[in-house]
Amino acid sequence: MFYTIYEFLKMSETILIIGACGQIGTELTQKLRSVYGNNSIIASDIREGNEDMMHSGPFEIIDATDRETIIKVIEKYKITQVYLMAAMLSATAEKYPQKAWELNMNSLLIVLDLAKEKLIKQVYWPSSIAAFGPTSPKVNTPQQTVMEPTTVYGISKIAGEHWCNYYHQKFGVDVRSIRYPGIISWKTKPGGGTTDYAVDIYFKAIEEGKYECFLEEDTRLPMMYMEDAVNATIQIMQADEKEVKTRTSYNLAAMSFTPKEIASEIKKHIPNFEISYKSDFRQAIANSWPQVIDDSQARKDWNWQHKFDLESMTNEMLINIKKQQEGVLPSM
Ligand code: AKB
Repeated sequence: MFYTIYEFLKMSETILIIGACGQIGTELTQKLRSVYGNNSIIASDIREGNEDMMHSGPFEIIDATDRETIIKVIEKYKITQVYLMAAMLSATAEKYPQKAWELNMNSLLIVLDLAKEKLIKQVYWPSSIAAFGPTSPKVNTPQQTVMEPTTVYGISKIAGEHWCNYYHQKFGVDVRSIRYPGIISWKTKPGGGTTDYAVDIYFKAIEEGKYECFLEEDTRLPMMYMEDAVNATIQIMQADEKEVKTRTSYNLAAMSFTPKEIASEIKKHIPNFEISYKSDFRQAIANSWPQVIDDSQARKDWNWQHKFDLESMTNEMLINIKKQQEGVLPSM
């Protein structure tokens, strides 16, 4: 009897998502449930999620730093893979450095240890462009280069990348990771990041026709539409083990733009839209990050390809936010 790859995956994997109610976790959970079947995807977070999250499949309350609860849930559902999506992002981490370090690091070390002890087979852990710093090349930032981050979040990401590599080299742990750029979505709002302006701007454009940006007009940063980010995440986890040659984390790119450029794209749809600029502490964070990422390694190793650019993403964002406001689509 022959099975399609999806039927085979559905039969063989049971996945725990820790931090399922965050910006990426929410949409990743939906997508994984559609690929593997609702009951194979166990969503978890420190608090309950939206209606769809709670009713479309199993959900458990998990504090990502609580090893015992994580073990109980892994045993209860016979989990094979963990996607560890819980993290404190760049802007919030600058305010609560100790908490950020504890959450971002302890949760990773717990999950890597459980994989080392063979309680689970595979781990996904997200890194970020924040792992780079002011001394990294800003344009076409290579996969391997100088990495001296100057933010708490960035320090946790570069340390985490090396822990992943260490557990892979030393104990054979199958851990896979992507350095996400800023992620943009109309379904779930981000919280506490430096790239969050690129989501808020669309909502404010429709709701108020104007937006005050906390970054300066020429601040160029790498960005990606959520659909691409979710697809990349699942793609790297499904890739053949031999194809995943980098076990720190892969550069991943789709587009790079400035606040001025996204505003002029929005103006094509909303001609009266106005943007003003009042930068705050997040400007220094953005200034320390790359502007354009070279992701040729991911494209070569596991055939990564993005779908959305600034123009197609802006279309999607504006159409869907309008539908949300008309009550045709559920709001955030
Ligand atoms: C942030 O702005 O902190 C995140 C990131 C780039 O990792 N979106």
